[in-house]
Amino acid sequence: MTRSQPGNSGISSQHSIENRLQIQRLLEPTLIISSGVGSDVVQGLAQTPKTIPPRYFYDDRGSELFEQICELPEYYLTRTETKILQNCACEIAAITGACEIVELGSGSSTKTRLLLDAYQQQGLPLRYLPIDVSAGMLESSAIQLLGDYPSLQVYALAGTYELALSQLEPRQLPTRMICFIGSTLGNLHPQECNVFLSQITAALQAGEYFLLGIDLQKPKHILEAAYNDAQGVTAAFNLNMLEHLNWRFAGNFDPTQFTHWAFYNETAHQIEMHLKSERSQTVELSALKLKVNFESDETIRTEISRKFNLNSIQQDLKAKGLIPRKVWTDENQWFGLLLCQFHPA
Ligand code: AVJ
Repeated sequence: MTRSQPGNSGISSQHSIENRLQIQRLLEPTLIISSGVGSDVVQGLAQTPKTIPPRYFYDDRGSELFEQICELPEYYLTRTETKILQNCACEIAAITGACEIVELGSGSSTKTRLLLDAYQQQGLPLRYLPIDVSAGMLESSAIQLLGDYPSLQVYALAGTYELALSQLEPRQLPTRMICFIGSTLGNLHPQECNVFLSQITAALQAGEYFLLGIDLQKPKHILEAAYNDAQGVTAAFNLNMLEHLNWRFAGNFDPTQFTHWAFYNETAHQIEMHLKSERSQTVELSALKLKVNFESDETIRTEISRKFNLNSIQQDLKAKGLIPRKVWTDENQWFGLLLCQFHPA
């Protein structure tokens, strides 16, 4: 790591950005073995119906499109969660006191600023551990944050949630809060969700906190509009996955031969996003030595986005020893934010 030269800048070396930033790249053992790369794609496309994990949405273009989705009039999620956080961030800081903030899937850290502001206002020390698969995103958002919060320390972890959670070092402040906001939990099937919550509790000490943001069940027309916006940004986001796969695995998907399809599955309480093949066709992903046949109208499911019931998610959390201390929602009860404290059974 480079250190700033004393006298070279107006910033004292104690507060210089270099001294307050560390980025640790975690290596995924299975990714080092090259045969592991893309095995999730091979597996998903061999299933009926075909699926591809939603993490393939997020190349640079996909991350940019997602930021645009968050601004759409139909996409109430980000706006609603931000409003809730604006109202309750001070209360969260007052409950936890001095606290390390660990954030899963930090992205551009926009909503996190509301939390950092609250801790800073109460004169509490600021230590932030963002976890994201994109080291580039971690670095650029950390540098912006460090510029705006002169006493902030950032210890960023580049890697999967699973790996980062299993490798967290002992905390340096009196407690810790793992934040998983943005309703990303909705991408996990119930069984995967169960495993994920176990990974959370394995990473927490007794008395530490878990902050969870989730999208709630609501009328179908509101949900379907949020995933079928009039400007077609969500369609572009969905179709971009094919461009991403082409680039990563030397593929020949023709995105003009697929269409965006999103609907609310009321039995499973989940939005499903699919890409529908407009005709029968064969696609090749050379780097995976894979040829895939599509029938006309056959789909690839690219995402589930589950919509939760506040009571039943609280039961699930309690069963894991994650005891809800406080639950916040908006005036329509469209989105929920839960602050849980870990008390192992
Ligand atoms: C980032 C998983 C919360 O499910 O609403 C937005 C992703 N997909 N529009 C969601 C998404 C389509 C988003 N999450």
